Amino acid sequence: MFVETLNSGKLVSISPSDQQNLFALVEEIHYSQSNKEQNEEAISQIKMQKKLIPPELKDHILEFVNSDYSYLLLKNLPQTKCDELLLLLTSLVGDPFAHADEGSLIMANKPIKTEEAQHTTAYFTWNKFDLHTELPYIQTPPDFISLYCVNNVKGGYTYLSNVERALHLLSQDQMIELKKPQYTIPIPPHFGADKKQEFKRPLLSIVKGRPSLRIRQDGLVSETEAGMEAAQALQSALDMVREAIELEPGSLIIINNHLSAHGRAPFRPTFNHEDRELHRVYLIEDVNKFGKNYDPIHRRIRGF
Ligand SMILES: O=C(O)CCC(=O)C(=O)O
Ligand SMILES: [Fe+2]
Repeated sequence: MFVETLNSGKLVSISPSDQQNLFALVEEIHYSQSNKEQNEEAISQIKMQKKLIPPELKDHILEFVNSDYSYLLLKNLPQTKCDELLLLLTSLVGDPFAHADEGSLIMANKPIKTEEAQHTTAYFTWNKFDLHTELPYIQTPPDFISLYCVNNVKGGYTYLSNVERALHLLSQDQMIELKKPQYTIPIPPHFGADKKQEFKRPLLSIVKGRPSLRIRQDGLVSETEAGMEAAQALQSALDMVREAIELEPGSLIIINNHLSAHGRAPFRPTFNHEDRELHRVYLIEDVNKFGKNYDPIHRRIRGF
């Protein structure tokens, strides 16, 4: 196993024997899902295997969860049983969930040629995705998101920006603005929500002594000019500290959604089996944080 610090993240490259061990843990499990529900039996089988994850790898994942690292990049994972492996490795991080209005528990980030794709930025588009945090328009965003690379195209970079490093570039006054509940982050059209469900919130808060960011620039509105200026300064600061990773098939990245923003470069879609394809899951450390908005049977969160 090869371990290295990468800018604000950490890289763990799995040895061939651990790759085989991991594959053996999920080989007999068959996960399946639809838009609204998933095979819970497979999920509990996967959860039972988590104690058998090679100990050194397990320790790296657990250590990451409580660290200041923006992301953990795992390389050289098996390239079959991707969804089972994604659920297995992230089971050490939190519980997987989806938004009831968005779709399946594991989403395929893959270009879909539709009219809508020309006018929006989402998991099914191939335009540039500005640095953002995940689900910033819901009350309790995921603690982590994880992406498993099934396939990539040349230049299909994933971007990451460490929040702490970006905040160092801002003034005290700008930080004060970011902490005011004066920002509305629009809900993207594919959720089918209306404006009444949009709330005013701060972009920055401090949770247990660490920053927690929510940001999505497209359509962001502030009550005040000073608020808007601070949000723009924040976006430029995130751009300045940006890191780029070209995920390879068999790589999995776990991103801390409080301490890091992420995005992606524009890429050329192929609309066939050679296309860029990342499988994405949202994770929460404690589902009780969702309160009554959470349906544990379906692992779905409702509302905004
Ligand atoms: O495609 C990527 O690399 C990331 C896309 C993204 O930000 C998302 O699906 O939330
Ligand atoms: Fe995202």
